[in-house]
Amino acid sequence: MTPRIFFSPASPFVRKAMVAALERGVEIEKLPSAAWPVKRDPNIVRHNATGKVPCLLLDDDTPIFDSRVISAFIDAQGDEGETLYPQDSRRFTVLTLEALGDSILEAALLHRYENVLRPEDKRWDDWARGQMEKVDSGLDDLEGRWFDALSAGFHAGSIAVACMLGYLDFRFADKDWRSGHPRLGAWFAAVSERPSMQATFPAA
Ligand SMILES: N[C@@H](CCC(=O)N[C@@H](CS)C(=O)NCC(=O)O)C(=O)O
Repeated sequence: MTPRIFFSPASPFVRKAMVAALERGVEIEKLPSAAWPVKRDPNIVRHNATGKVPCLLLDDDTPIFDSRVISAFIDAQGDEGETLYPQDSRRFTVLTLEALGDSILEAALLHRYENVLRPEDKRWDDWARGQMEKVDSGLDDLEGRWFDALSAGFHAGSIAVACMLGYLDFRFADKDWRSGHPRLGAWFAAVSERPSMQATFPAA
């Protein structure tokens, strides 16, 4: 049976899993979900105690999460294209790049939750600023010392960074991250042409 995924068209972490599946030729069935930190979706919580997406379900309802574990699972199932997790000397670089992309994404998501979810009189500007500083220093590092590893193939680290940049465009449209990061901007424009990226464009 085809694995099922608790899906959200706006979630960059779900997008990571969907891009991985398309790159590796793995079919996944989408299940509706409503992940939200305040009012949690009991259907997800039943399988993933923290209520987050993505969460993949196997035939017997065995859950697999989070996005990194799902990507590794998909990679092991798939036979199209190149592995997303090279086992040679690039292995830990790719894993670290994926962690960096995810970490920037988490900071962006926390910033958005602060501004969208928290009542206005309880918002803490310094905290939101701290999250955005993580995004900015992460982007600087990707533009600098990580760029060669990022742009060598389209692996799990590249997917995480591409989904993170897609999320910045989607939820922080006013943030001009490209002008200070020209190599990253050109790389993102190129990888955005991939069918896997085109097919998973975020939607509200
Ligand atoms: N580390 C997780 C993060 C997943 C995550 O934060 N997902 C968000 C949607 S983009 C979510 O489910 N938020 C609901 C919540 O925080 O309860 C992963 O890589 O899958």
